[in-house]
Amino acid sequence: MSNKSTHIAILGAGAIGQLIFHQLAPAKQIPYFFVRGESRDEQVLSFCALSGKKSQTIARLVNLTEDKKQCSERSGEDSVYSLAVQTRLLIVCVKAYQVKAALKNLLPQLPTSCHILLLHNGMGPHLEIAPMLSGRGLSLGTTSQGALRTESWSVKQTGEGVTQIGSLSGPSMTPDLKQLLISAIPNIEWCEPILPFLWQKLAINAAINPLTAIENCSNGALAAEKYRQQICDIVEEIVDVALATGVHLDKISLTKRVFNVIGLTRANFSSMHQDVVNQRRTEIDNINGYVVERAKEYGLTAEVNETLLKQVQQLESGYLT
Ligand code: KPL
Repeated sequence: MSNKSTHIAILGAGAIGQLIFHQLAPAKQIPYFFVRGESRDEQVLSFCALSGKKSQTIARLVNLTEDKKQCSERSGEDSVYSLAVQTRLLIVCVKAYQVKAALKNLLPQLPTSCHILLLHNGMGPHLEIAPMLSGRGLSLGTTSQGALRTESWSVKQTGEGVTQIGSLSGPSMTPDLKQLLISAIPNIEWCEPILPFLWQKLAINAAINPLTAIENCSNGALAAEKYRQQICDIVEEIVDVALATGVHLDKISLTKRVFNVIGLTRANFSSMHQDVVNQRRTEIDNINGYVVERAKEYGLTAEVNETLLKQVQQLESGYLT
């Protein structure tokens, strides 16, 4: 495989971005990161080093060697630009609410042959970035691999999980890139069409995440009888909205799956619970918020999801400025 054929970049060096880096690293080409610079404040996240304006040179490109202790950073437009133009696959691992802003300045620097893979919780960014793609192929994915960033450049795998990826629009990922991901990422599944799989994951997160944040409880606490009807209603609304968008989900098996995940992860605190406890922005807009938006678009209501959306937004308004 030539050097040119394996240029892979990862956008976002959070826990999942770094985990994927280490999974891809044994392949011939070490992937590289595009990360935000300057401000660590998620609210002012910006990747504009590649905008061509020298005054805005704030993104950094990080070359992390296989030994995670050694991390060489290169900043400046020249080195960032020269790698950007060779990128064949960009794996986007930032939070859903950061995707559009993160890609806005980076995309014009990538070749139109560069394939984009979005890997985040929740749904929605694929609709926002569709007009920005200029014919580039887009794949979507979801991963339930567990990872915890222990320091800036150190990550610990906390759980095995499935990674599901599939093509959404434009040219498909080339077979060599696909093969590289299949051989590097454990338990990876190619799922086409991908949208039903993303809706199923969305239903799991929509049922578990906001309830655990609002009730300040572990995932397992949701097995109590008092939450059963509410969880069934959340799933039912999602099945109806997904159907309106053209995606058929099986209500009974999906509800069973949600309760199964509650049981399997009973000792865990959901990511949204942790976001609220740590006073971070949550992914509610891309989880229950996405359901509510799609419901409105198709003339439906999703009252149970909307109530949860408002309750979590209320929690966030207590600490986000
Ligand atoms: O994905 C999760 C999350 O916390 O975001 C679940 C499946 C709910 C596990 O905690």
